Amino acid sequence: MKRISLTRYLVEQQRVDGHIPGDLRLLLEVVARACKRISQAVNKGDLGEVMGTADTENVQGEVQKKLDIIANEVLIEANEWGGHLAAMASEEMDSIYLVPNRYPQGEYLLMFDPLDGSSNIDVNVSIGTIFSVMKKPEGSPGVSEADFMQPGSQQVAAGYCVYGPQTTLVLTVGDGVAMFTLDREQGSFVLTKENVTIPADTKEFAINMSNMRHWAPPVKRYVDECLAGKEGPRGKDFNMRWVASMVADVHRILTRGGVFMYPWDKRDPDKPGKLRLLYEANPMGWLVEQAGGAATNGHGRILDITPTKLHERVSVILGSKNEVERITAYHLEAE
Ligand code: AHM
Ligand code: MG
Repeated sequence: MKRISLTRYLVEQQRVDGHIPGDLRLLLEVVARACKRISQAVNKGDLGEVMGTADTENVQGEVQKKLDIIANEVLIEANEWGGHLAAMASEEMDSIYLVPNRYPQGEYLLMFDPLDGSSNIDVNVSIGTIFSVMKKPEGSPGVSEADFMQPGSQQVAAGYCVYGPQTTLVLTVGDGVAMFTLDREQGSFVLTKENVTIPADTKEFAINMSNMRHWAPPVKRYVDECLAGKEGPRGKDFNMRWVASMVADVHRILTRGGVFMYPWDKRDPDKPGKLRLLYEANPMGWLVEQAGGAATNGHGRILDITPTKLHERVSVILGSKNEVERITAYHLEAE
């Protein structure tokens, strides 16, 4: 089998297909390099003094794990000097990170959740890095938080790297979804799946069932119908999975279909959801759409939402198209 490296894939996207400018290609190479370094830190585990909790909280008041901080630093250090970026935003930083004056400024904005699935770090379960790239709006002088307030439909690249039994980088530049497996001996990402497609129908759903009593009626209705199995209105048995690392749950859906939900619930009625629009919902939503699936907040397409703040949260329903449409229809009926 011909081995196609991430580098070659990106060069071909630039040269042959004209999908990406050279600057974006180099930026994605740097992100991939940072993911390799994070993967190494994750693999060391207890041998690398990377496990456990740091003595800090992030802007959302969540206790940070050492690996959250390490991954954030790796991404910043790798990306700040390349000249491709104007600024970065991270789930782990209060405000945007401007590229220091000593480096050339580029036109791209990079957003990331450096270590997704933090609750799984210490138990040796898959975790990952999620990233999203947009262009700074044209004509805006300097760079500010307002430049990040663009809907996900403006993304020019999005992806994640899952640190599991294999380290896999999953990427879209708007030309379908491709997966690259890290060859640890060679130290390079190798293309292992192209034109990833999510089947429109599925018999598998993913949601944290312990929150059932807090859900809105449309979510409860959908899950109740799944649980009723063959004898219920769906006429088929459903299976359930919940890794509690969005990267791993979305990776499963991109691999074999399914539907993932982290919906609004009444524990905190003023909070639209748990997951973050810029670092989680937008990149995952675009990947899923690029693979033929759908992503909504129950009422409309996630990628059409214009954020009003950096750490905005959103209700997320994504995966196999017919299931996402069904759950969205249940929400719209209940409006
Ligand atoms: P994190 O970015 O702090 O790790 O939180 C996001 C994670 C998602 O990966 C996952 O889907 C969800 O939180 C799990 O939440 P819960 O523990 O409530 O099931
Ligand atoms: Mg996360």
